[in-house]
Amino acid sequence: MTETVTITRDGEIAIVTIDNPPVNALGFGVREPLQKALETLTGDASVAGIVLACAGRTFVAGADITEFGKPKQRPELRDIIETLEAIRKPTVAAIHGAALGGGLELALGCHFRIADKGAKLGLPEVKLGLVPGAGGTVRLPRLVGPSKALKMIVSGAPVPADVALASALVDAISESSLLANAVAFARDKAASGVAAAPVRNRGGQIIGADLAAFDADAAELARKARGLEAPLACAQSVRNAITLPFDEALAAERELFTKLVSGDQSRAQRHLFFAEREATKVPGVGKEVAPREIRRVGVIGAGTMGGGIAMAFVNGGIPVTLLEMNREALDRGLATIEKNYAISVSRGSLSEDAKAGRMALFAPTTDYADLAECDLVIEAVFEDMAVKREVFSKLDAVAKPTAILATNTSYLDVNEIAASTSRPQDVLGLHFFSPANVMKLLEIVRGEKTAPDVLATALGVAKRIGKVPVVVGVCHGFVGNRMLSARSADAENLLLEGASPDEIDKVFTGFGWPMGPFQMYDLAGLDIGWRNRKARGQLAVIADRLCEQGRFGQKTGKGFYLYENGSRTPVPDPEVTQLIEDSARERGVSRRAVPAGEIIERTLYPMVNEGTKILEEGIAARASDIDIVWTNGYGFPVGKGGPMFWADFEGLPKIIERLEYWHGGNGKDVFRPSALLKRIAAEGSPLSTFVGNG
Ligand code: T1G
Repeated sequence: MTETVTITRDGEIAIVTIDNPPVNALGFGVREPLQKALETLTGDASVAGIVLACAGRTFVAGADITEFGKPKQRPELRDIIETLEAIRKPTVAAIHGAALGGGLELALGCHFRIADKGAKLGLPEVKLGLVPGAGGTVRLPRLVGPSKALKMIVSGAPVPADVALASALVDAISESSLLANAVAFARDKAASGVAAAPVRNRGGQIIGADLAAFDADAAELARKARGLEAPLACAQSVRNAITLPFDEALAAERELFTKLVSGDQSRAQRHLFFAEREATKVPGVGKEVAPREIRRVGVIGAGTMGGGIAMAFVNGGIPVTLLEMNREALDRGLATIEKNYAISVSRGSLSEDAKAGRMALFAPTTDYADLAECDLVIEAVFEDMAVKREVFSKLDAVAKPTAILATNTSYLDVNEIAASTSRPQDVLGLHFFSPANVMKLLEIVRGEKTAPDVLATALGVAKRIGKVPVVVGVCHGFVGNRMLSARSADAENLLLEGASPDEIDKVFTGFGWPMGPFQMYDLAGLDIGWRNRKARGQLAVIADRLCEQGRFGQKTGKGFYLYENGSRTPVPDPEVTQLIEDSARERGVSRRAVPAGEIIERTLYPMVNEGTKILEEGIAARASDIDIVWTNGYGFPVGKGGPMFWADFEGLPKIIERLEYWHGGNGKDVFRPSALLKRIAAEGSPLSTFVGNG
């Protein structure tokens, strides 16, 4: 077995190298030999300085998340950092790839940090429902200042090397030969004879910090926490760095970490961390399946979805040929894209040069022949099967033989679309979520004939453009929208029986959703659902009446709510209340106060149940894939881990009992508990770890 920690020498400088693929996580198997190595070097008089480096593709990516929840094994990371800080000789961290979480905390235990120019540094623990647990909230503010530390730690977002240099998080950037530069840096510091001060003794950025400004920043960040505990704990821990002596702040951080790591929210968010990676492991699409090269993407349709999809690829550095029916529609689409980038520039999240660079990656056209050079073409045209089939038969005629042809359909049968080409093996669905340049989720819809290398290519390009992919099978609405239909199947009855749109939406936002179903309908536009229902001969009493009055939601200033003077803030509308009451009276429905628990039972339980039917049918391979769909595409609160993980907490027997109760009352199939749900509950197994044959 290869050594996870080795010591080599470059003269009087010792190099400690961690080698623990794939990301040098600081498991016990690394910590123990690392502690021994540092203790050995501390006492070695021939060593004048120490460089801490990593083999492989990255510096330490953090503590080993798989160890959480298991018995602690010493030395813990904080013991190692204390050992590092006690070393009088200059210690230098040589950072390449990413120094994240415990990896950055380890580097903060060194006197100096040298970063490769492409490196990134961050404390993403908040995304796992945690605070940094090895001194990050106490040391980082001492280097970069409380305000920058607060933003880095509460967002969990890494910073690139140049930003790290500008904020004194790193002491130098290495354009090349990182290790040699780090050794030279250590040598210079050793030769200078000046004792290097550990980060814990650097209080300059802390003393006199503006606590009022800090508290104002923290309050603003807290408003976005939406029931998550970790962001608040992170802010408190950074505040402690300002107000408490170092060791007290360290102890307080430890206390917060210990509380959070055993809490439900962190367990939910750690479940999602691994679930996201599991979702990319697709049966029949192993590492041996070579993806096709994607050098240029074609997007058909420059409307809301097409424009957003085109931006998603351009943002990933991939040139896009953007096709529309006519020049006027094309110019309108390009103008919207330009405006979106201009907003990013005005917000400071994009430079003018970067905006120009991205706009230069668009090749607009109204000629299908120009798609001939594209390696992947995605259509985002009108959601109508006849239109899609026509587009694909035209595509089939012009696209190159190795091209992948994708549909962005939200509901329609990908196999039927594929059948309109001579190459169904090259066809799949790439279902983006609006706004496509922002929303993370990408449902990769696998057709019956879709070739493995086409799926491998889609998974690779998804990662390249920063999307979170989940491979799903073909059914109406795939995974997300099919479950969304189940979630709203009984919503109108709840309105008729006495729950107002506002009451229902408040139950959802109280649960942790960014908005409730009725606010969501008003945002998306009621006319979309109205058109779908008419196409399928379905009725929705209240929504249909609202649409007949032209109340399509935010875009018409009124829907389930009122939106006064172009505001996006929903205001309950007495006219809607009256319409609901009239509809109830016409149907002889007696109205009553509907408890919050009933609203959850009649919306989220059918949604969970539909998820188990999706698993039974093999439309999703794993229950955790469904959790990834819902937390990345629909705002299911990450602190609850997704519908499947949450169902385990809610209790499967209770869910079944309530589903059967409501099924007895209204006979709706969405309330009929699936055989799989009943089997898993009877076995006493967790739903969230179920793996099917999808
Ligand atoms: N622990 C255990 N396994 C990890 C891991 C970690 N920290 N990071 C990644 N893996 C596994 C991952 O599950 C996958 O496994 C493989 O490595 C490749 O990962 C005390 C408490 C570094 C940017 O949150 O962000 O430190 O699927 O597919 O796309 O304060 O991994 O192959 O079996 O993601 O190239 C804080 C988490 C931990 C960083 C690389 N650190 N990792 O991305 O590869 S908590 C993090 C990442 C902590 C301290 C606290 C990414 C990456 P498998 P990958 P990638």
